[in-house]
Amino acid sequence: MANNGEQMCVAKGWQDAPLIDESTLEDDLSRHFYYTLGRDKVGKSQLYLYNALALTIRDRLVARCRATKQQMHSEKRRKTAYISLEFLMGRALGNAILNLDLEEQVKLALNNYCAHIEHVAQAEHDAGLGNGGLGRLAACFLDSCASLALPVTGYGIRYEYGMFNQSIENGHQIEQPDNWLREGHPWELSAPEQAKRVKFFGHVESYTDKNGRIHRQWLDTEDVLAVPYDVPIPGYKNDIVNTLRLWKSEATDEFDLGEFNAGSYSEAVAHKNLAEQITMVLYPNDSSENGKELRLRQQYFLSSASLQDIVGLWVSQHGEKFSDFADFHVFQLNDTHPSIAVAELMRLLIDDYDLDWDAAWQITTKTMAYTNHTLLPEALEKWSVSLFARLLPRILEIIYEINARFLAQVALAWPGDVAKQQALSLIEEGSDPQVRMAYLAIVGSFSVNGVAALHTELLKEGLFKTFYELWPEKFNNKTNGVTPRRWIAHCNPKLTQLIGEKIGQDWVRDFAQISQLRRYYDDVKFHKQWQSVKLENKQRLVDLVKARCGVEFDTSMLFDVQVKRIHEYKRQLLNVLHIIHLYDRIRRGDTANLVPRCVLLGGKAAPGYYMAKRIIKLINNVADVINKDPLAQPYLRVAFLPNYNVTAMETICPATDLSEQISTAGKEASGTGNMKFMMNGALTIGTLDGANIEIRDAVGADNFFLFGAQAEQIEGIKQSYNPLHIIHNTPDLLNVMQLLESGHFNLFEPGLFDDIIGAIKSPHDPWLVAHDFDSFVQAQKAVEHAYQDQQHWTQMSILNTAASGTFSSDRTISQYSDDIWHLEALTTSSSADTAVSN
Ligand code: B1H
Repeated sequence: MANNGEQMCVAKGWQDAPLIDESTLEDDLSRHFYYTLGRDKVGKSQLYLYNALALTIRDRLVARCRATKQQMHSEKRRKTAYISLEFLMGRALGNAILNLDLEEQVKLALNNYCAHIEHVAQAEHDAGLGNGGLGRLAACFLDSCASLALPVTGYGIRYEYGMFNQSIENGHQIEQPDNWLREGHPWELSAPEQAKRVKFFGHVESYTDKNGRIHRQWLDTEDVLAVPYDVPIPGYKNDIVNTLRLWKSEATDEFDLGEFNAGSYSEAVAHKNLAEQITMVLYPNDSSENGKELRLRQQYFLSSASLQDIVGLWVSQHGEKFSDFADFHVFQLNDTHPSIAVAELMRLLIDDYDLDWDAAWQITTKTMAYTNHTLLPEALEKWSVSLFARLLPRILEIIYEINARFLAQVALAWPGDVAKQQALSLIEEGSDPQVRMAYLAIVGSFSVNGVAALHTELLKEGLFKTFYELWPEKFNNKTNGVTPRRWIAHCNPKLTQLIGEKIGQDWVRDFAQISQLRRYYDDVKFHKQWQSVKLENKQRLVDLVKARCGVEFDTSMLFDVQVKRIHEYKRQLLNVLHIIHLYDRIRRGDTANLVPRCVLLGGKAAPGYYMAKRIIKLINNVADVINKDPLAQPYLRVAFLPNYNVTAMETICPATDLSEQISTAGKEASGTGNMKFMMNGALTIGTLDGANIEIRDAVGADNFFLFGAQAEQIEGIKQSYNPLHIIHNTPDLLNVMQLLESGHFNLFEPGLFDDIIGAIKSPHDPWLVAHDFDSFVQAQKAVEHAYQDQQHWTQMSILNTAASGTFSSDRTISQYSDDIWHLEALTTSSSADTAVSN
């Protein structure tokens, strides 16, 4: 070989990367601050210091992420892809510092800049890539998967605009775009070389190959590029760092080369915009689908890019042999939003890798698993066949074929029963036929799960009854959970320290251990400490409420909180009626047993949800009247916190005494806010709905304030529902309605609340607000009575935390892994240590 004087160069590998450890953190922070970001002093804004710190922490995540990936991919091992249109991550910094155990070093390093971590952390924007419970569940699950060292990758969309920012003007919700990436997002790493092409539009043709086999070809498509951005997901003190892969849509090069060069500049730009629109914005409709074409594009874009990623990696490692693909992959579909993945996997295997239908179907139905999150009919996704035919013609063909084969199975199970076939068909017939996405998900999956015991039972008995008859083995329950890292250790450091002094810190990793707190049930000294932690947390919330709402809360009062999306089924309205009732009592001088309370509400309404927005206005008007009335001052204060989000909850749940979980029974699939409050020692007032039932079972009926109609009674009640009669026969409710109707809360805005009043009085009110009012008021009286005995209240509070062990998402994820995913944990730093020492 000719040697022209050049030295042989062996490119450096990862093993040559500079070492970073605890001792270099201080220097790394300075290097990022002065050099990476080019700053010379901190100044007023903490943004650069935040960015420098985030990059410093990210360095450490990247190193571990690489090692985790190596383990994950070096040998054949079963893996799960958690596919979700939403990941409501909130802030990353505090969580990463906690999970990497870097709190002390960070504190020291920040000393050089005279800065405090709490202050620096404020510079981070919430990653609000989700609506509410469903998206936050996905985020908690990622934390648990990494903490349990499970090989799970999250797949989602990198929305340019997340959940809108809410402000309140004259009591009305105003939506502002959430430009969360404006100041950069230091956590992500893009990998443009791994971009995938996603097809849209075009048409389908047949062709015959040289062996005489007929194939279908999806041609003349308008492709969009999916570019991955990887966000590291650290496990808790175990050196595992998993990945959340978020896809951004971009125009393909052809637009640049073809149309730009052909001189059709504006067409090219229009096309570029069309491609980039796909990941522009999160749809802000919690629990209701809206049928927008762009939404279907998002769903297919995510499903196709993610499956191509996984299948592509398999092929690069094992060639185009798929015989044992299903032994090593699970795709967990977070609701029906990515359920088009069922058809897309079929398409990839058949069209791109030449598998026959049966082989592809075997693989699909052995790898897909579907989680249902709602029974509300308005949330069940359907897409018009005509839209499908235009946007995704090849996918529609595949869905038709899945349906034809499925209906043949139905015909075998119920011979001659045409009605059954119509009822179960993936296609809902009519003038504008629709694809039923939940049915596609059920037919294509080996597992279908609900998210709380009651919810799963209702799925089996109601919505999916016939599918359950057909395939009982597919159905299972996985009661939701939340991560104790973010929802106690990070957000409630005072409580974390106190618990640590008593039972050690291992509960953060193994949350079942929290039950040891029961030992302190009778420990009066512990009660005092518990109370003083709550008091300090209440002060933090007082400051937040003062700053955001201008309302003075008082730590000596009971903190009664309902924060969640605004929806009629969640019955914020019932809460308002109770507030008005308390106000009415105060005005009547009936204050003998009244426990002074501060009521906090917060949550966003879907921008097009008229009633939800009116309820926000009502809350604000009622709050205004009450807070201005000197008579009410000593007893009652009310605030609506604008822009409720993950970060706000981190201050709210540690400070709460009473958690309002008051949905109409059978409507809230699970709830997860209920679990965060419980963990932080709040008592729950709630209906027998969703996970409330399991919360009450865990803590004991004596430590839970139950009220309201039960799920199995609801239909019967509706048969003869007469709210006018109820109002007339319930003096407290009559007073409340009279106050409302008198215009007391809308003096200069006549008629403003007529629709709300009408809804309460309607015999068709599906949420049964009037029905449950009295029961709710009685339960609230029981709350007051209990709160007056502070020692007993404290005992119940301790019991709530102690009984919350089962609501850790670690428990949930262990069950997913044991029953559905069958994953084997990766080797962690500590498991490696044990292996060595053994
Ligand atoms: C839940 C949704 C949801 N259920 C449609 N369904 C959406 C439906 O953008 N969309 O179209 C977005 C979200 N979200 C919630 O999931 C349930 O209401 C809660 O009860 C449950 O705790 C949570 C997590 O399982």
